[in-house]
Amino acid sequence: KQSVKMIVGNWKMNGLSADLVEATALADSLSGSAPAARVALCPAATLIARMAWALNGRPIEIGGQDCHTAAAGAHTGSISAAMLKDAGAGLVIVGHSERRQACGETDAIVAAKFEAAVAAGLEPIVCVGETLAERETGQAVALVTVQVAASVPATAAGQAFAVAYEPVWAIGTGLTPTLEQIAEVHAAIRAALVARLGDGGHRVPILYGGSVNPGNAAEILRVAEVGGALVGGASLKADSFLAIIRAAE
Ligand code: G2H
Repeated sequence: KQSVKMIVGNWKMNGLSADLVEATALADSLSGSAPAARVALCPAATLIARMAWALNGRPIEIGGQDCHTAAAGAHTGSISAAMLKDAGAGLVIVGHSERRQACGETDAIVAAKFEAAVAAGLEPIVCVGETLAERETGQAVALVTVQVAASVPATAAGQAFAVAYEPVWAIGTGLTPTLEQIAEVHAAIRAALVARLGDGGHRVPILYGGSVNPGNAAEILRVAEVGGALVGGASLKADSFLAIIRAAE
């Protein structure tokens, strides 16, 4: 039997307290029917504590979108993994391409964030993915393989975490790779995880992210080695996110 799919919503820099109503409505529609997917929402850090309170006892987990590499200290404006945990998060996205690009996060920084997250008791979701130029020059598989090897610390064996494959050119563009391209990269990520972690690498969920919507979710989620989805724009409205969750069941 295939393991349960993981469907994670990344609200990015969207959402105010009024939007918690949307999240609660979504959770309530899942509560009635014992969802067959593992569902999480990653709102802005300002909303985590309130979302945790609003969703208490409901079947949606909460994650952060980033954490600092350090446990605490003089890092004005930053948030530690322990703070996310304290606010009610159980997961954290690390290495999203928007942060790799806008904040200069390297694979080494992402690996340090991974370790900080695990040390605080959070489950990291490590994002990797090629740019359009890298895809067009035939480097997607090689690039993603290197990113996995360098962003997932060697200490990750035995830790709970997920990898998300998010081709940069597919993020928020409405473009998605072909199912064959997704299968090819997910197979390469699986191989890289097994090379890095041994047998434990077989158990790490590999999510696909980048313009997932209610129309394409079912076929993407059926691709070999796709263990779930990381959903941006389509996670902002309860009805579209719910349709994607249903596609996983
Ligand atoms: C990719 C994804 C969620 P979107 O960044 O992380 O966003 O679904 O809007 O492409």
